[in-house]
Amino acid sequence: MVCWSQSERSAIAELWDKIDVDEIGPQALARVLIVYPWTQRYFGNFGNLNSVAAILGNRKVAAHGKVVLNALNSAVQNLDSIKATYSKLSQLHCETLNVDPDNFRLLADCLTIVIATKFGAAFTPEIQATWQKFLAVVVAALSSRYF
Ligand code: HEG
Repeated sequence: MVCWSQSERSAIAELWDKIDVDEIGPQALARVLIVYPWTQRYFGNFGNLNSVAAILGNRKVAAHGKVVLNALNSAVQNLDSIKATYSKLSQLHCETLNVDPDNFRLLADCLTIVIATKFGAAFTPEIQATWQKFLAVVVAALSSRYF
């Protein structure tokens, strides 16, 4: 059971409020595909991923980046039950999509980097600490049906 202080709850809510899912989602997924090219294997039906430019201009990547980040909204809105919230999604990634759960962490890290790039000094170490705690819980929840 994860405990959230009131200041952690506000930090997550305030940061999430500033995040434009349609902007940050595509950038985060594209970054994963560029920095960790083996992750491209899961997106064989997304067309051309052969270069940085191709990935950044790929509309399916952008669309899926939005889907992934929109799914994070459920965790933000259900901080006290993230594991249950993602039970079905974890099962889907494990049993149907066969995504190696290590990749959740890679995506979480790329998302943090994209957010840091976007918000600069406003993304303070304290906010980052809370944000990464949040993502660690998300990653654990998405991995929960694998074991
Ligand atoms: Mg996943 C589908 C969320 C990481 C590969 N992912 C999906 C879907 C959601 C989602 C909501 C649609 C599910 C549905 O159709 O019912 N993914 C999601 C989150 C995170 C994540 C919240 C991490 C924070 N996904 C992730 C990673 C990979 C991956 C790291 C692979 C490197 N996801 C993946 C694939 C699909 C989904 C291949 C199916 C895409 C498609 O064919 O449209």
